[in-house]
Amino acid sequence: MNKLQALIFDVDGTLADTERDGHRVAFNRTFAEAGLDWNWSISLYGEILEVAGGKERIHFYLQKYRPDFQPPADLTQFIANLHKAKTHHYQKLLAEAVIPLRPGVKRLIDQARSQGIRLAIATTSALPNATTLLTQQLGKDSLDWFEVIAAGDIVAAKKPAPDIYQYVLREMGLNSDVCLAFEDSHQGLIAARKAGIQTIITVNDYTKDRDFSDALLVLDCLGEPEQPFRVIAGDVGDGSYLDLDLVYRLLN
Ligand code: XBP
Ligand code: MG
Repeated sequence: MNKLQALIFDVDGTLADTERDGHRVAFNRTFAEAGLDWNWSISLYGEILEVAGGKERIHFYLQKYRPDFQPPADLTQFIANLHKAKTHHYQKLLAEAVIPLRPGVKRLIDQARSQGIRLAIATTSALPNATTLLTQQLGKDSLDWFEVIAAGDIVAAKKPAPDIYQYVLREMGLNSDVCLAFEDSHQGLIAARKAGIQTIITVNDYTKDRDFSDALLVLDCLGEPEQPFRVIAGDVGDGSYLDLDLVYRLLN
């Protein structure tokens, strides 16, 4: 790899465990408010998480699990309205119940900033969801730390399509071989790899059994000096948490 110049972070599941107690709950609150008898249990949500993007996920749910549903004349608009309401619920939820960053995320971001490594976000989720989490967890200024915050519908095709990563590369004027992506999901890994970007995976309960053989490294989290990571795949030598020194060793 050429000299590392940028770290690109996925949001949901990677920066914070937002899916089970965040997005899922926001979807359910929205459905109840709209008088729909749809309820996404923790395990069902694991199945439909296969489809990235909230609007796309609702479509998929209806097709696969609710073929009985009588769609309104304009289903796309109906889903777009639900999704808008869901984004509001998610914002409220983030304000009510703080979802912390995963171990090592802030430390790595701080280290990257101190070494002049550029930062970006590549998420499937809607923009306000990403910016609210960042602001809440890293402060308002953090929005300026990320040169590009690529989110939601900014590209036509969501992960596992590479579009969101290609968008980030274009906006930053960087080649894929000087970037490193951080993802938690199989779909995210495919997206980053199709864009040619080496990827480190930190799994979570929803993603831990998926195939990550194309990743540079698979961990249970980035770890902290006092809270070592567990290595699922890859060679970290005597490393016990992910910092830039370990990244450089892995890349060379
Ligand atoms: C995760 C997703 C998103 C969220 C829901 O994105 O797949 O769809 O679950 O967000 P990533 P929206 O891991 O790429 O950050 O409802 O805003 O689409
Ligand atoms: Mg993710």
